[in-house]
Amino acid sequence: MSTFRFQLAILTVAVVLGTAHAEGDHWRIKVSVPDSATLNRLLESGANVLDCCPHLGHTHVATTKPDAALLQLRGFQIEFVNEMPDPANWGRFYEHVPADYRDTYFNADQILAHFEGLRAQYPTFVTRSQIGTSINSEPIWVYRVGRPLKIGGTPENAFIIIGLTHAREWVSGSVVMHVATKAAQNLSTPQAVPFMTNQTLYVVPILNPDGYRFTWTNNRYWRKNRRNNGGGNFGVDLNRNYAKGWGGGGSSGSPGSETYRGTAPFSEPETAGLRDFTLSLPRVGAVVDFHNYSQKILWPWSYTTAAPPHRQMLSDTAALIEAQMDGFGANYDHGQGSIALYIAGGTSKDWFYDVKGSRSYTIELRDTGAFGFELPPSQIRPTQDEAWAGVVEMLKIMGP
Ligand code: 0X9
Ligand code: ZN
Repeated sequence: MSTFRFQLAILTVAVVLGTAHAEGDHWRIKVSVPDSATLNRLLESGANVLDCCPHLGHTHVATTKPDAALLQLRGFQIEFVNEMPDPANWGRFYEHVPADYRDTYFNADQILAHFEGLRAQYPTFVTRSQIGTSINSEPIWVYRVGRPLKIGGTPENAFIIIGLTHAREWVSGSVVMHVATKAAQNLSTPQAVPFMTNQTLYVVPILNPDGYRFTWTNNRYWRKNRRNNGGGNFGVDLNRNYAKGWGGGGSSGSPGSETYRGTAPFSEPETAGLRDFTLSLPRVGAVVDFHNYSQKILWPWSYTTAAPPHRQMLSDTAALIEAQMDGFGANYDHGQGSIALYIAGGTSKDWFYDVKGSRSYTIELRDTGAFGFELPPSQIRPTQDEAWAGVVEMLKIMGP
């Protein structure tokens, strides 16, 4: 009997006896996924799957020793990889670190305080409005970063930028802080704004505040919002809850699934708020929904492998953005979401493209899997720099 199997045998007894877990009891394990039935069983089990794009072969899971034993009892083939910090206690690693948003991750209060700081410093260029209220009653904000509207002037062309749709994708929050900061600084420096004459950024810092807070206090690997679905199941995947292609491939009707689509398109207050806000804008030239990880710039469609009507324009724009983003040490790719990543019905980019004809993208930030969702803080700065370079390119493409 290998040491590992022996440990598991012991732990099985510990589970039965109800032993609480201690520091050092958190493991990264590798689970064999020989067929799609096993993959579905794993995804619907509520396990913390660490791979951005689970596929056949094997996948990594963050778990406790007793839960690893339970997975094995349920017939999964598992292998120990390494010990991990307690995902329920992740926030403490950042509590005492000097608070520069370029070098460390910010929690929800710190991110919102950063945006409020911009509003105080650049009152002419930065304003905010509430677009909705989360399930747990938290306001969802959008920050407008742009020149003040002139009555009778050229109507603005909106560029919507979304952070923290998926709770565990922390670097997306770092990136939207940086984009708003750079844009506000540039607007207040007249010689530095060859772009942003008629374009306006609308930045949603945290689309999923309940989920994001949960990753700091309870589970670093939480993805969805915090809807109580009943039966002990929580969360709707906000990026399966938009109307275009809702209910299609790559989304689940099971409330326990990581890709649970909800009971209806826009059933969630977070996505419904963003929908209503978007529909109130006369023109939405571009949308970028920041996620991580896999270093890909993805264009519609996601719900089908059929080509979108403006395939050439979407692909050419992505190639230009990619060329700018590649200058900071990471290599990005671009492609149609359904082909370059996987089919997914009900995602943001399909809906924005469908209703507003926007140049609509999901940008999957760093890395390609070495650290995955736990991207080290040392990579925040280059990720912010490349994201800003991509945003500037998009603004230039959108016109003066
Ligand atoms: O699955 C998602 O929602 C996105 N990936 S993530 O790892 N951040 O969860 C990708 C959605 C984009 N689209 C396609 N798959 N086409
Ligand atoms: Zn995501």
